[in-house]
Amino acid sequence: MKLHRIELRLTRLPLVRPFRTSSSVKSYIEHILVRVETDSGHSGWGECASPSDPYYCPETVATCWHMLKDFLTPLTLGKEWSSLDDFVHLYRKVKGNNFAKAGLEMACWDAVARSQGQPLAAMLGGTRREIASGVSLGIEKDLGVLIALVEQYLAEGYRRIKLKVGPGHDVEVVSAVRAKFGAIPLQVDANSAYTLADFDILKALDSFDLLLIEQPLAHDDMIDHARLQAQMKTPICLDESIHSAEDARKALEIDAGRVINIKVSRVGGLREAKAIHDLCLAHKIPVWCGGMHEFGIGRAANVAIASLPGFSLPGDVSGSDKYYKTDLVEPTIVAKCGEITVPSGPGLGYEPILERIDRVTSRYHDETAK
Ligand code: SMG
Ligand code: MG
Repeated sequence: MKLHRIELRLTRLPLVRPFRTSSSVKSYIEHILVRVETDSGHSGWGECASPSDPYYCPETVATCWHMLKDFLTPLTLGKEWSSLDDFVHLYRKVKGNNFAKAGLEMACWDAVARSQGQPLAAMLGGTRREIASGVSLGIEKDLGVLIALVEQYLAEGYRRIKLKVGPGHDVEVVSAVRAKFGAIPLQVDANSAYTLADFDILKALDSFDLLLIEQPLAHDDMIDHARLQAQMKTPICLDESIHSAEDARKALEIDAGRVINIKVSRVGGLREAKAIHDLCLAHKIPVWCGGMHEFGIGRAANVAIASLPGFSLPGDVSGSDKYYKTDLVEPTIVAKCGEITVPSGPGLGYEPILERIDRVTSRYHDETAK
């Protein structure tokens, strides 16, 4: 198989409410959509879910555009490959830039699955018909607003609540939510806002019976996370620190965390996401599917990977109405009673709507093999 054409579209959707973390606040999301056509006439879509700013990870939308256009397209367009393993080998010399790689790789999985008339979930080895859905709630300056949001999402049936925390928005917030809602499945995400000097705060969080504490320490650290884990009963969950199955292996070896958040984009694609899943399953380490505010295409890929058996904790893959008034795919991705049904149609199982995509596209690039 060969890629005959690669299209890039820079697209933007407004968020229904601003999303604040310990390091950024967003009122809209900009992602690059990748569309590929194969020489056998099949097509596939992928989504590059990098944030616009370098406050979560080093990549940005602009670096992803550069990587896709100037390196990943020339390395793959018109080149022969026979499997996804083969495909990623074409650009093995490109270091890092996982978000950029993930968008292109996803489009190829979709194209291959469609060419075989197979759902992406089945092709990945998915076994679940439904995935358990949780929500991630941004930092709110008004605690009353946060409490109302928790109430709303619990009433909608979501299976667990994740609260963003950071210095000045941590112990009191968790304490207030516990006081109001009791023993709900609850976890927190610090997006690397603390250091070991904040041990007292982290130890205070340890007393709330949380499912896990996500990425409390530096985005590029494992050693201090291992030190912290040794002194905490709550499992530490790594997000930013894990970019590959190799990273996951090393983290487990030193007990830097006891849960892993698998994000397709952060690890460079579905193939690596599956490899991390397989490793964790073999080591009996629970995993869950993280999110990057994906539009329908990336969200559909998240649903597919989350259908694998090791995804034993509810993920951040919520219905798209949590973020967007109108998404870019049909049918709309919905969570009912805290579950999203894994689609049974070919490929991603949701259809990108080109008119909607065109309306929100601000930049376009297209290359065809000679
Ligand atoms: O897709 O629901 C979603 C977002 C989930 O909180 C979420 N993601 O660190 O896990 C995380 C954040 C990263 C995105 S904000 C920069
Ligand atoms: Mg996180």
